[in-house]
Amino acid sequence: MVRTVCPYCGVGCGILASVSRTGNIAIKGDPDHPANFGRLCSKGAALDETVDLNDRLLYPEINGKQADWDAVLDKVAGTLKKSIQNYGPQSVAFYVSGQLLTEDYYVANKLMKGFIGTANIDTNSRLCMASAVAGHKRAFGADTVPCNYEDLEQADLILIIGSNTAWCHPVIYQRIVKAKAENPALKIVVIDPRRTATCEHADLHLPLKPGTDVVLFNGLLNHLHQEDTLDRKFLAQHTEGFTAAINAANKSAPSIPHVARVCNLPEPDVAEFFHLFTSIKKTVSLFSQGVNQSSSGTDKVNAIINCHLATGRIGKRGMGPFSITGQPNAMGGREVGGLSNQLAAHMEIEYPEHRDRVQRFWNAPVIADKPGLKAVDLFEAVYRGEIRVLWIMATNPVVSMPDADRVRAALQKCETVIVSDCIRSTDTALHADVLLPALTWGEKDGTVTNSERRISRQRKFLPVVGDARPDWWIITQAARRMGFAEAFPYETPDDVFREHAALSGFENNGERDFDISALADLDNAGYDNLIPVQWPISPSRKINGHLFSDGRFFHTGGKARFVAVEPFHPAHATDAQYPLILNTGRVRDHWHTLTRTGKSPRLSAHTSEPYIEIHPEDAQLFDLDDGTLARVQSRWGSAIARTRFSKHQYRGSLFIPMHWNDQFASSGRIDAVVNPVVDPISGQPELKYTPVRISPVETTWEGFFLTRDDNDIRPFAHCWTRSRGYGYWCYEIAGEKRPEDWFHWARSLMQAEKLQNEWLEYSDATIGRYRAASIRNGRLESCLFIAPDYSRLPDRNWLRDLFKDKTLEKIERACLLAGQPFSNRKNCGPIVCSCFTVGRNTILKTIIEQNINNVEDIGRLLQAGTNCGSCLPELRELIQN
Ligand SMILES: Nc1nc2c(c(=O)[nH]1)N[C@H]1C(S)=C(S)[C@@H](COP(=O)(O)OP(=O)(O)OC[C@H]3O[C@@H](n4cnc5c(=O)[nH]c(N)nc54)[C@H](O)[C@@H]3O)O[C@H]1N2
Ligand SMILES: Nc1nc2c(c(=O)[nH]1)N[C@H]1C(S)=C(S)[C@@H](COP(=O)(O)OP(=O)(O)OC[C@H]3O[C@@H](n4cnc5c(=O)[nH]c(N)nc54)[C@H](O)[C@@H]3O)O[C@H]1N2
Ligand code: SF4
Ligand SMILES: [Mo]
Repeated sequence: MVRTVCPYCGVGCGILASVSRTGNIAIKGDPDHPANFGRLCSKGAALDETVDLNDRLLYPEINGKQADWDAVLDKVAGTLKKSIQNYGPQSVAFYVSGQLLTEDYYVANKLMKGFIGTANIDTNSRLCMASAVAGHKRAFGADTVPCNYEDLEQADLILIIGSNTAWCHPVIYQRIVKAKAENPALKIVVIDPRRTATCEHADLHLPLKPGTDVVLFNGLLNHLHQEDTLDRKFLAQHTEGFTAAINAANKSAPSIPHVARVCNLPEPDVAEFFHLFTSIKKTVSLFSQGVNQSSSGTDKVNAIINCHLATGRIGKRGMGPFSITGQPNAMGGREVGGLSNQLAAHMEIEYPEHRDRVQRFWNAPVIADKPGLKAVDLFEAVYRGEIRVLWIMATNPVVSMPDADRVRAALQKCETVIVSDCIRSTDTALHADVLLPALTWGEKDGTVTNSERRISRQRKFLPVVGDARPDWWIITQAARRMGFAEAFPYETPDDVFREHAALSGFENNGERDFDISALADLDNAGYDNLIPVQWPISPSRKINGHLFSDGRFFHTGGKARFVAVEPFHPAHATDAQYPLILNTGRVRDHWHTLTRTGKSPRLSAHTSEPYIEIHPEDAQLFDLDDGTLARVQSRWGSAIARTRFSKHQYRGSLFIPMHWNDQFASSGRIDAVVNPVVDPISGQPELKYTPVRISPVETTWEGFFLTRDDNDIRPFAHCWTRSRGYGYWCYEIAGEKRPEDWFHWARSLMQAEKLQNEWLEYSDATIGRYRAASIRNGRLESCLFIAPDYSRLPDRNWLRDLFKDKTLEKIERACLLAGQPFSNRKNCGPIVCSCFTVGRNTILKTIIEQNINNVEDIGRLLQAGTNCGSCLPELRELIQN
């Protein structure tokens, strides 16, 4: 058994992993890890289903041909060197990721900023944390997250702002729910235009107009001032800039009615929120992408922090602004300085003494002396040909960057694109000239830092596969071949970690919050056995529980700063042509671009295809029906997904998940639609606000196709999405034109001639229905169901069992042709509880038959909801309905 951490979200849950002699992987929550105390969410618990070698990149490639490491590393180093010699260091760039381990990240940053000599290294954290970083720096003089998870349990008021915690940080959410059960006085306010699963335990949900957070918090600041509930002493001793901030607040948010009008909220709800904040002291404001991913993201962050500073709610138990990180190592990336406007170890490119210090420490020939390009600008520079060599590591920008078609075009134009990934055919890897196979979770060693600044060891428990190597090794080898062998002597990840820890303490004297110099002398065994530790951790610095508990901040003079913030004005507003706002984000069981969770049948069952959440009254305006295909179009691009009516959706806006891409859907890549507008301070893109229009997609038939072998569907269906089941792939398909004859079409799709399988078929052309099944040695190989539209397709959940390794019974053959199960008792319906594969029908039936009114009874009878708890909100909704 190996102690490691989950590779998904920034909660950073500890995991116990083991592999049996037969190769079965067992994953459990680590009861001793202080982030999760044994809990895991559905994603963490299903990690065993994501580590197969299907589509793994196992060998280096140059222009599509397998190569050996020597050749490929020479090529990488040579290409970089040549471009630097001919066109200067600005002609190359790295685009890296919060999913690299700290050791990988440190080496990449060092090579670019200290040896290549530019800061053209940016990271996908630009799309994720950049506004929080910029807001922290403006307020505190450093990028400090002052809270711990325990603060959530000690708080009496938790604001959840622009965060769907129940789905995106489920274990944190479970901790909050437990805290509320134990302390009924705890109030929870959710601030999000949509009503999400996170609202389930909220005392108050404020579905504010998208983008108007600054006005809401300016209103709160103003209210605190008017009600005279400021912490005058804290204000005077530890802050500056209050007057300008309150003037700005007064101007943009003079009264509760004004705030209610601008934010489109009921006046009593705004008043209630302000009352809760003034009357309850112990407040944590938890926030994430609804705040950060905005063209006023940095201002939103400071508007929130302003209210904490004004009331002295920082640096104390149960209080503070808490930016929760998305990726497993978003925090580690900030420590090593992975953003293009940082240096390393929380030092700044702009300060000559910082540059000098880092340069001396690295013994570097050069040091970047001005900020490099931020993600959106970086890909623009690639597009214009100014960046000739681009090295992408552990991120999939053709899917995740705004204006993603432009990013793809940039890669197509770029002279040399190098991609380090563990998956062979991501939308990004398909445009690489050089592919570098990286080891991934379970196969490599290193450290990550979670949202509460806790460093944990990721440990290897699986064998190394193919020729894959850890990222730090790949970068180190390239650096050596570029002539920097002396500065890149690393043989193991702990060599890197010690240097990183030493730099954090180098000439620090308490001036920099990030200090882990106590770990600089760890030996190999010490590193192997490192238990999860929170920083700062240094021999010379002791903090008692909370950063800022002494009221000292990192600006010159030691005071925190208020920031006068202005309301949001979208760069692109809605108009008659693009009347709706596109909001994007995540679903419960999928992770980013599906390279991991798309492999797992258990996780794919919850949301198996991309969808457009739309308010039914809006849908009426655009002639849309529920569950039909629709096209969403912006000035930048378009995508297609299935409508899902929901009164929880903010009127005038759509919500579409970010996960689908060209590998999983014909046109589900939503970032092709998203505008590339950025926050002027942080450079973080506006991923939650793009003006769009929506229209129905005309189809003459729809269907689904289940197949053991993953066929190429492209020639057969105009529209498709695919998802993984146990032993099969499921394709949802639709077409503009009916094929001339279904028989030939189906036989060609199912490769019937080639395979010479047994063939079952049912066809009724008058009502546009067609069904076929292909059977080999008595075992179902594939089956196909076609109907004139989606609503007339049979349920498909019962088909799952037929793909088990077994001979089809006679009755099952008949059922295939009839398009329905022999008995509905056998049809469990869409999966609600992923952990125990319990379907909606089963749950509903149990609720009705056993007259159940609480989730505990469901758990007792069906196990549903008893493991990770991620489905509890849905179970409660089923009971309620
Ligand atoms: N299941 C799952 N969990 C994940 C991830 C994943 O891919 N899947 N990814 C991880 C990563 S990297 C990240 S960054 C986090 C993200 O975690 P979250 O930030 O919780 O996730 P999102 O769904 O992107 O967006 C959060 C909410 O912001 C709301 N929002 C939109 N506009 C506004 C606005 O103007 N104001 C306010 N107040 N809210 C608004 C959206 O409606 C949405 O519900 O999740 C992490 N955890
Ligand atoms: N519209 C919209 N767009 C968004 C967002 C949104 O809310 N809305 N959110 C944004 C945010 S917050 C984020 S964080 C990004 C995430 O977006 P991405 O970073 O593009 O998404 P991932 O799928 O996590 O990509 C990680 C890649 O790294 C590979 N990989 C995994 N492990 C390793 C490893 O150890 N080494 C290497 N070299 N590769 C590895 C995976 O196979 C995968 O291809 O998306 C952003 N884009
Ligand atoms: S909450 Fe879930 S995804 Fe996040 S670290 Fe924990 S187990 Fe992993
Ligand atoms: Mo993120």
